[in-house]
Amino acid sequence: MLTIYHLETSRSERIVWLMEELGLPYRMQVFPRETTGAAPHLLKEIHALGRAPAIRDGDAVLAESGAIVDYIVHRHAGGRLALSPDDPGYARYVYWLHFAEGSLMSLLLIVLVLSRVPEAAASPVTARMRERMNQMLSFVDKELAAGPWFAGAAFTAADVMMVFPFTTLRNFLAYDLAPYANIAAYLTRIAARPAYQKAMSLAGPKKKYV
Ligand SMILES: N[C@@H](CCC(=O)N[C@@H](CS)C(=O)NCC(=O)O)C(=O)O
Repeated sequence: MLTIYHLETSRSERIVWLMEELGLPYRMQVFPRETTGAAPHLLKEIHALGRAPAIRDGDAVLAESGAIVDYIVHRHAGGRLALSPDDPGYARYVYWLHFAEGSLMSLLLIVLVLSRVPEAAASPVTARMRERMNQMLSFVDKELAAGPWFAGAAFTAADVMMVFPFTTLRNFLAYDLAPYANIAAYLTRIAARPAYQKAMSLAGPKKKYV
């Protein structure tokens, strides 16, 4: 059975959510965070980088949430929650699947780190990064007007990747998402999904580190 190594209050909630959406069996090993918020050293025994998520599937250990999501939908779910290359929505599907970590999380982390440095509060760099974040959120908000889910009419694994950045912005950066009406409505749709509710009860954020 596939094992999910879940770091408390982290991206590994995505993998628990995916397994719940797919109705697949899994085992979860939970790693509490250190008091500093860092991952415990023990995670390095699973994967050299000591980050979450990671999974074990037989002899294979895999890290990187996007890679894990792609692996599970194809290896264990016959492509369920993915779109096939000949689907008209495929380009959107692949775009959002990768945008989540490649563009949105990378910018979010810069904003998060700057918010932890008191000396950076008045810096033009902070203002520029906040401006970039607002621009990115406006872009995503417009794109979400096209359909209920990121790839269009059907909920897909791209949605599983895209939600974590928004909930992190809301919970850990006190970002007001109300001006982004499509994103706010999207998060309400997500919160109504039974698999998301179950995953959050098992592996959702435990505490704020603001
Ligand atoms: N791009 C990677 C990022 C992995 C990552 O940085 N995970 C965070 C948790 S959200 C982590 O393990 N942080 C612990 C630490 O750096 O001490 C992914 O999507 O899996």
